[in-house]
Parts: sequence; structure tokens; C-alpha cells
Amino acid sequence: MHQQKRIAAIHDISCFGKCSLTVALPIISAAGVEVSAIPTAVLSTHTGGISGWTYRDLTEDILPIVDHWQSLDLKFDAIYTGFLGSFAQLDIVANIFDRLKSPDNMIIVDPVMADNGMLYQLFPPNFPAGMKKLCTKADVIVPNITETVLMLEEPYREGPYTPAYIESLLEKLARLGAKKVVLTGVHFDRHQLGAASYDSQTDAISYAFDNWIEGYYHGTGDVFASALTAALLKDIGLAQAAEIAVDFTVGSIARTKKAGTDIRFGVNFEEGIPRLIQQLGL
Ligand code: PXL
Repeated sequence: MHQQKRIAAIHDISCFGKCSLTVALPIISAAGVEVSAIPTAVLSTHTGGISGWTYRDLTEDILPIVDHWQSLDLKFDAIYTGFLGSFAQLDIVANIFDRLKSPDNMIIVDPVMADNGMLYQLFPPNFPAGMKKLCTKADVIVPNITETVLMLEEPYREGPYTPAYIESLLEKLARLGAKKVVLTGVHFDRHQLGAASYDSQTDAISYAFDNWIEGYYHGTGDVFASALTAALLKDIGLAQAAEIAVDFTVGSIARTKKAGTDIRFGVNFEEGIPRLIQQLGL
């Protein structure tokens, strides 16, 4: 009997400006996986390059949601976390992992907190240390280079990078505890951009690159991590899952660039969903 997979996605809802839950839900649902959502905060828009946003912190609501789910004996094939709304949520989410973890489910942490060498303004300086602790409980982590160096307490370097530097970061990240690491924002020149993956169980490192499209398109980290999560839930191996996620993300950026959309408003991932479904073998 076919058993549909179910995932719990723990991210904010930015009501406008596609990122977090508004991209995780459609992308993972498109893969045929059921998505249950725990919103960590509700914002009028995301906070990247837009001012005047509203912010409702939902820290108090998270554990009662999980208490209710547990009373219904709900089980999850994966728990996927992204943007958390407060420092207190780091411990709350760690508690949720302890409660919902089973020997055969997967915890995926995208430690959303920083980019381009900077911690997002919303977070206190001790947030990376707290996020590092949360990453120790994950099976898969999906940081960008800024998030990585903040967690490793290393200085941020501008690219292009060398394979030796990227591979040293992958190894240090794996030592935090996750068996699989996917590092985004990797580039060895100014022409190609992509992700590096490391599976510590097989000791395999792989790279997935595509053409670099200039511009800081908002929400692409969430689009990438959501497509990666969808592929992993379809039992696609880590290296191929990263390739599919890079292809989907770069396609979304290319459509957005062609349309001339404001880069703060998110990328057109929707029109890439039919191709994604094909690549997922559905
Ligand atoms: O895409 C990351 C993200 C998610 N949620 C909110 C954000 C950001 C990045 O700025 O502000 C609210």
C-alpha cells in the first residue's frame, strides 16, 4: 500500500515576498508530500531590503500546536525548519525534535539567520551559537557560507573560494553532528554559483553548479532548501537532490530576471514546478 509522506515545516509566514512557508508549502506539496505547518512568526513582508514590516511573534503558540498534534498521535517523515522568530524558539524547536524524532524520520535544519557576511538585523549576536546547538540535532543542514562561518566562529571571506576552503567548511560542519551537509553560495569563479554537499556516512563530496545570474534575489535560500527537502523525501540521493535544487533555483531566478521583477519580491519558482516534478520522477 502506498503511504503518502508527511512533513512538518517550521518557518515564518511572510505574507508578501515569497520565502519561508509560502515557498516551502507549494514546493513540497508539488512533490506529493503532505506538509503540516508551524508558523514561527507572521510578518507583512520579509525583512530583506523592505522597511516598515509588521511582526507578530508566535513563540507562545508553538508548543501548544505540537501538544495537540501529539494528542492525535501524528507522525512525520521529516521535520524541516527555517527562519525562527525568536531566540527562545531555538530551545523550543530542539524540544520538538526530541518529541517527534523517530529512527526513520529526517530532521532538516536550514539555519536561516544571515547572508552576505551579515547576521539579519532581527537576531541578537548570540543567535548563531544557539543555531549551532540546534544544528547538532539535525540529520541534514543547509547553511550558506555566512551562516557557516558565524556558527564556526570564523571570519567571513568574500569569494571566489577554493575547493580546499569549501571542503574544510563541509568537514567542520559535519563535525557539528549532521550526517549530511549542503553548503550554498559556493563559487570558484564569477561565472558559476551553486552548492557543495558532503555525506559523512559515505565520505562523498559533490558539487552542483549553474550559471551565476547577478543580483541578490530574495528567498532563493528557501526555494533551494525546499526543493532539496522535496527531493530527499523522494529518496533521491544527496548529490542528485542538490543538483535538482540548484537547477530549480537558478531557473526561478532566470525567469524573474527576464520579467524584470523587483528582486525583493521573491522569485518565480511557480512556473518551474512542472519541470521539478519531472526531475523528481513523478
Ligand atoms: O528567506 C529568509 C527569510 C525568511 N523569513 C524572513 C526573512 C528572511 C530573510 O531576510 O526576513 C522574515
